[in-house]
Parts: sequence; C-alpha cells; structure tokens
Amino acid sequence: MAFFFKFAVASLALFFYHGFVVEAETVTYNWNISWTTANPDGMLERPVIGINGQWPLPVLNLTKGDRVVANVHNGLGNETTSIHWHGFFHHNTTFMDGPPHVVQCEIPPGSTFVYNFTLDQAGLYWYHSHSKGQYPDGLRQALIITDPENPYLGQYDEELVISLSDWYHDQMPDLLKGFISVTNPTGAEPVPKSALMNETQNFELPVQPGKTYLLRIVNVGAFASQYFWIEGHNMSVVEVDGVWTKPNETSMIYLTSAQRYSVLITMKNETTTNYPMVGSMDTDLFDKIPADLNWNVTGWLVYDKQGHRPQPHELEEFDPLDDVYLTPTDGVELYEQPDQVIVLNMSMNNLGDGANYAFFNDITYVSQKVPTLYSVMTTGDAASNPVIYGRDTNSYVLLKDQVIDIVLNNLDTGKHPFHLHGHNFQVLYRSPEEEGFFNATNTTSFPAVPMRRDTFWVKPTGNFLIRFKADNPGVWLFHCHLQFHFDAGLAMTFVEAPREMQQNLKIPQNHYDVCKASGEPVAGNAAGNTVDLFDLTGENRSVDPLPAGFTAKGVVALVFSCIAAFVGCAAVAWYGAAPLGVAPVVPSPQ
Ligand SMILES: *[C@@H]1O[C@H](CO)[C@@H](O)[C@H](O)[C@H]1NC(C)=O
Ligand SMILES: *[C@@H]1O[C@H](CO)[C@@H](O)[C@H](O)[C@H]1NC(C)=O
Ligand SMILES: *[C@@H]1O[C@H](CO)[C@@H](O)[C@H](O)[C@H]1NC(C)=O
Ligand SMILES: *[C@@H]1O[C@H](CO)[C@@H](O)[C@H](O)[C@H]1NC(C)=O
Ligand SMILES: *[C@@H]1O[C@H](CO)[C@@H](O)[C@H](O)[C@H]1NC(C)=O
Ligand SMILES: *[C@@H]1O[C@H](CO)[C@@H](O)[C@H](O)[C@H]1NC(C)=O
Ligand SMILES: *[C@@H]1O[C@H](CO)[C@@H](O)[C@H](O)[C@H]1NC(C)=O
Ligand SMILES: *[C@@H]1O[C@H](CO)[C@@H](O)[C@H](O)[C@H]1NC(C)=O
Ligand SMILES: *[C@@H]1O[C@H](CO)[C@@H](O)[C@H](O)[C@H]1NC(C)=O
Ligand SMILES: *[C@@H]1O[C@H](CO)[C@@H](O)[C@H](O)[C@H]1NC(C)=O
Ligand SMILES: *[C@@H]1O[C@H](CO)[C@@H](O)[C@H](O)[C@H]1NC(C)=O
Ligand SMILES: *[C@@H]1O[C@H](CO)[C@@H](O)[C@H](O)[C@H]1NC(C)=O
Ligand SMILES: [Cu+2]
Repeated sequence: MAFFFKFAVASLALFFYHGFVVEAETVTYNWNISWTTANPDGMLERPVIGINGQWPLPVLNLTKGDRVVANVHNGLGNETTSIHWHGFFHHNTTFMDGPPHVVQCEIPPGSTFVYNFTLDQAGLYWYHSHSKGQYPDGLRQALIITDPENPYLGQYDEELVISLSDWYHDQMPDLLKGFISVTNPTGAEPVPKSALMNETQNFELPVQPGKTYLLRIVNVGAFASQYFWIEGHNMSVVEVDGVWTKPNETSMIYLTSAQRYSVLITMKNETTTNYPMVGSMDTDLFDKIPADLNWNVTGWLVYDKQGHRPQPHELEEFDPLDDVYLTPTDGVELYEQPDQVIVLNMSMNNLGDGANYAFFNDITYVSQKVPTLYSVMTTGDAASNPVIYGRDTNSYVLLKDQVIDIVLNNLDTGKHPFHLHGHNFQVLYRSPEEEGFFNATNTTSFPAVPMRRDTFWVKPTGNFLIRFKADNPGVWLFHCHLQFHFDAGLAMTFVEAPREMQQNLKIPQNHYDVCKASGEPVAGNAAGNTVDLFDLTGENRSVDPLPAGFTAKGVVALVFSCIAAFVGCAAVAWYGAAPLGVAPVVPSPQ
C-alpha cells in the first residue's frame, strides 16, 4: 500500500509459541492526519479526517510480538488529535494508550507524536482518535493482530474484516455544541443520517462456494448499536473483543459502538442466488426517528455477480446471541474474591447551565490541566491519594494485583456500552431491564470460566457486575463509548499501581515535546501545583449544579414550554429566570 510505509527491520526478538519460533518485526507507520472529503452514504460529500489523504483508513494487519512505531503527524491545521489503540494492554507503556489529558497531551496542529509499543495480545481491535468526540468525523478503522496460536487455524480458508457504523452529515464539534446545550435539556442525542457497512452503502463481498471464512466485524460508530445478520447463513462466534471463545452458533449478533466479533461462516455449495448481509441500527437509542431515516445498511454475499440481489427479511425473524454465555477457549477461571468493590451509579441530569450531563456517582468527568499520568509521575507518595488528580477526574487508586469488581447501576432508561482501557474484564452478571440496583445477596453463582471482553453494555435501568485484575500499572479510563455521553462526562479514572508506575515507566522525550507545543503543564497535581500537592486551586471543574429551588424537571418544563411557544426563546427564558445569575459561558467538559 502506497499510503504508509512498512519496514521489516532485522528481527528484534524471537518469541516461542509452543515450540514455533516467531520473528517479531518493527512495523513503522508514517501518518499525516489531515482533512479530505468523502461521500460514503451517497447523500453528501463532506470533510472527513483521513490518513495521508486517504479515507477509508487502512486496516492494519499486525502479528503478536510485533513492535509498532506510528509517527502521527497532526496535519489538520484546526483541531488537536490523538490515537487510541482500542483494547490494547500497553504493558509498561500506558503512556501509549492515547487519551489526551489522561496519559498524554493533545497533539496540536504541526506536531508529531510517536506511538511505540509491542503487541502481546492477538485478535480484532481498532484504532481511533480519543480527542473530544473526534473519531466519528472519520479517524477510525479496524486493526487485526494475527495470533500464531490461533486455535481455529485450519478451520477456515480466508480471513475477512468489515466495519459497521453510523454516519452523520454534520461534524462532531457542531453536533456536540447542540447536544450539550440549554436548548437540549433532555439530552436527546443527535440521530445519525445513515448506517454504513465497511464505510460505504454498496458493499458486496464476493464469496466462493464451499469455502469457510473467518469474518471479523467491528462497530466503529459514534452512537448506534447495530444488529448484524447474513441471510441463509448461520454464524459461529469464535472471538469477542480479542478473546477466542468456544464456538457458538447464531443467526444474529448485536454490536454496540466499539464491540467486535469474529465468526466462522461456511458458504453454500450452489451459486444460484446472492444473500443480503444487513446492519440495522438499534432504534431504541433514538429519542425520535426522522421520517426519512433508513436505519439499515444492506450489503450482499455475492456468489454470482450477475445474480439477483434479494431484499432482506424482517429483523424480528432473527435472534441475537447473548454474549454473557460465551466461554473463552483459554479457560481462564473466575478470579478470586475482590479486594475492592467499586459501585458506580450512572445517571443523566441537568447542571446549572441548563444543559444535560452524564454522571458516575454524581460526578461528571472533567479533564485537568496536567494529564493524570504526569501527576502520578511527579508527585511521589502523594500519588496514592486520589485527591491530587482533581475532583472531577473521579479517580480511584488501585494497588498492584488487586482483584477489582465494578458494579454498574444504570439509573437511566437508555442502553450504554462501557469500555475499560488497558484490560479485558470478566463478565459476571448482567441484569434484565428494570432490575434496578445490583443486589449481591440475590446472586448465588457466577460462571466458572466467565466471558472476557473490553466493552460491555448495560440494559435500561438495569445493572452489571464485572471483575478484573489490577496487573497492569497505568492510568486507565472507564467510560461510556457513546461519544455524546463520553463528552457529557460519563467517564472515570483508574490510577493502577502508582508506585510501580513511578519505578518502571520511561516516558519518551517526544511526549514532553508535544506537551510543550500544546502548552500543557506536565508536573504537579491536577491544577499544576508542584509545591502544595493538596492545594487544588485552579483545577478544572464541572458547571455548578442547578440553583437551589430549581429541579431538573422544572428546567426541562420551562424550556419545553418555551420551545413550544416559539422556537428560539429557550436560552433567553432560562437565563432570564435564573435567580443566581448563572454565567452563560461554560467551560468545555473535556
Ligand atoms: C499533511 O497533509 C496536509 C494536507 O494535505 C498538507 O498540507 C501537509 O503539508 C502535510 N504535512 C506533512 C508533514 O506531510
Ligand atoms: C477544520 O477544517 C475542516 C476542513 O476545512 C472543516 O471541515 C472543519 O469544520 C474545521 N474544524 C473546526 C473545528 O473548525
Ligand atoms: C513491566 O516492567 C516490570 C519492571 O521492569 C517487569 O517486571 C515486568 O515484567 C514488565 N511487564 C511486562 C508485561 O513486560
Ligand atoms: C521504540 O522503543 C524502543 C524501546 O524503548 C526503543 O529502543 C526504540 O528506539 C523506540 N523507537 C523509536 C522510533 O522511538
Ligand atoms: C493478515 O495477515 C495474515 C498473515 O500475517 C494473513 O493470513 C491474513 O489473511 C491477513 N488478514 C487480512 C484481513 O488481510
Ligand atoms: C473493508 O474495507 C477495508 C478498508 O477499505 C478493506 O481493507 C477491507 O478489505 C474491506 N473488507 C472486505 C471484506 O472487503
Ligand atoms: C441456523 O441455526 C438454526 C438453529 O440452530 C437452525 O434452525 C437453522 O436451520 C440454521 N440455518 C442454517 C441456514 O443453517
Ligand atoms: C458442500 O459440499 C461438500 C462436499 O460435497 C460437503 O461436505 C458440504 O457439507 C457441503 N456444504 C453444504 C453447506 O451443503
Ligand atoms: C430496516 O430493516 C428491517 C429488517 O429488514 C425492517 O423491518 C425495517 O422496516 C427497515 N427499515 C427501513 C427504514 O427500511
Ligand atoms: C451458546 O449461547 C447460548 C445462549 O445464547 C448458551 O446458552 C450456550 O451455553 C452457549 N454455548 C457455548 C458452547 O458457549
Ligand atoms: C432480590 O430478591 C428479592 C427477593 O427475591 C427481590 O424482591 C428483589 O427484586 C431482588 N432484587 C434484585 C436486584 O434482583
Ligand atoms: C437484596 O435482596 C435481599 C433478598 O434476597 C433483600 O433482603 C434485601 O433487602 C435486598 N437489598 C437491597 C438493598 O435491595
Ligand atoms: Cu452512554
């Protein structure tokens, strides 16, 4: 491929896998992140973020053991950027994980950031921007890490990868402005304009009769989950989020934003017709469905290029797989009893500016002046006190090798996919809808070999319980992967093994150079105080709560009645009615 360079450098290391010697390569990418244009749904040519002038972005195909060196140049001119390697462990290299203000500084226009790390895992992953809600403007693509120990090797003929996603015509900075706004007090998310399959709407997959394919599917969308099915063909699920599983046959899978599945599909022997392959956005997520919205994207398995392309059947004729029952092939058993149980009550509500935000335990995430990792590295013993990272990073300090339970109670009536950086977690329990709070006394047993993944969704007003081992020193976000909710503050921070980080991490000079270019401080507590680490004066904080006497419902009613009266008066009425003179200028939450 002409748009990136791959150098096979003299083998750096030899890895032994069950007696096979595998040579590890250094794979170097030179990327210029810059604007280009595309019209993937055939309805609107719009600016998109490409790499070296190309969009869709390249699918990366790496091998376990490889070293990746990605020289990421920000050629956007008018936005900062960053790359997150979704699902990667980054052992001893948490500073390569990507989220700005967490483990690095924003890459400002004109700067080049070097991501440099080795791959000690395999499976289907993806890479995307972690700056603001940027990736839905195009900076997202699948990434495969080939496994020398692939348990399904020999059981298929060819590997294929496709993405699913939602697509907007407006750009994310504008969508976010409208979403987190007094004119949107209920927090209704922007509804996509269309759905895409492999970044297009006319996707055709030529197949050969009798062959078996390993089809790898990732949802790279901003917001909408998708039902996926191939008519006339069952799928045997063999991988979730980078974890090989025992085969489980199904006619349909359900992928939230950021989730991945790999499936084995065997082709028919006759080539008399072609078969629809459908992605259908979960309309439960949309507050209202615009009359002109086609929430499906249909592609075809093409046995016969000249042949008929039939229309798909109804969604209700298929039944999605319940991922909770999958079993990893590696047999990793349920971790022992937890050392810490972290209960997160998530809710969505209005703050004093009348806009809608999202909360874990009443805290809406706000990023800080000093990236959290740099605070860890420069505060000595104080690093084990979560206070220094700033109230609104919602930081929890974990000790090395602790077993951690996260209980997530969804007080909201929507579905939310949660992603933990730097780990995959065991899934112990997901409640049905409307169960309310998790009740430990009710749950008698957990799976002996639980499914593990890195992104898992909670049902409306339900709960889930997940467990992971704090065996990976680093600063790791846990957040809702719906970009609108992430930007509305639905995130918190794990500061995992701060002492070990201080002892073992070697952050490259290049990262500090980028901070210098972006003007971000790199030492001290969240507020950049290097003298008194417990003086957080100047830390970034969320908007104040609603003034006393105002309930969120009251604000909503006020704004709604005003919108009903005549469009456009909402903001005026709110500020006019606010008794405490709420400042109309609100700091950005991310
Ligand atoms: C990156 O791409 C932009 C837009 O095409 C171009 O203006 C710029 O010169 C490129 N920068 C580098 C370092 O290649
Ligand atoms: C940056 O420039 C691109 C390309 O001209 C444009 O589409 C985009 O809206 C700009 N972004 C911002 C935040 O102004
Ligand atoms: C990380 O670094 C520590 C200290 O050098 C070392 O003991 C450990 O094996 C490393 N972990 C991995 C996964 O390489
Ligand atoms: C990548 O990291 C390795 C290990 O720290 C180092 O030896 C190498 O020089 C780095 N490569 C680049 C291009 O920075
Ligand atoms: C990725 O590379 C491996 C060889 O390293 C190859 O077998 C496989 O087909 C490739 N996958 C894709 C989707 O190109
Ligand atoms: C999907 O698109 C990517 C990027 O354009 C491409 O590399 C890949 O081969 C496509 N998948 C299939 C099955 O054609
Ligand atoms: C798919 O699996 C279901 C349930 O096992 C079965 O009834 C159906 O016949 C299978 N369909 C195909 C096309 O194999
Ligand atoms: C296709 O033909 C082969 C060889 O005759 C047979 O083993 C296989 O079961 C057939 N596949 C299907 C889906 O009928
Ligand atoms: C989307 O596809 C489903 C399943 O075929 C169908 O029930 C629904 O009517 C389709 N929606 C639109 C807008 O075409
Ligand atoms: C397959 O999934 C079903 C539920 O969807 C579950 O009952 C069954 O135990 C699973 N089988 C395996 C082998 O994981
Ligand atoms: C727990 O069990 C009690 C009694 O069986 C039941 O009333 C309650 O709804 C259950 N709560 C949960 C959270 O499952
Ligand atoms: C949890 O369920 C038990 C019954 O299984 C019940 O006695 C207890 O009150 C419940 N606790 C809460 C907090 O709902
Ligand atoms: Cu969410």
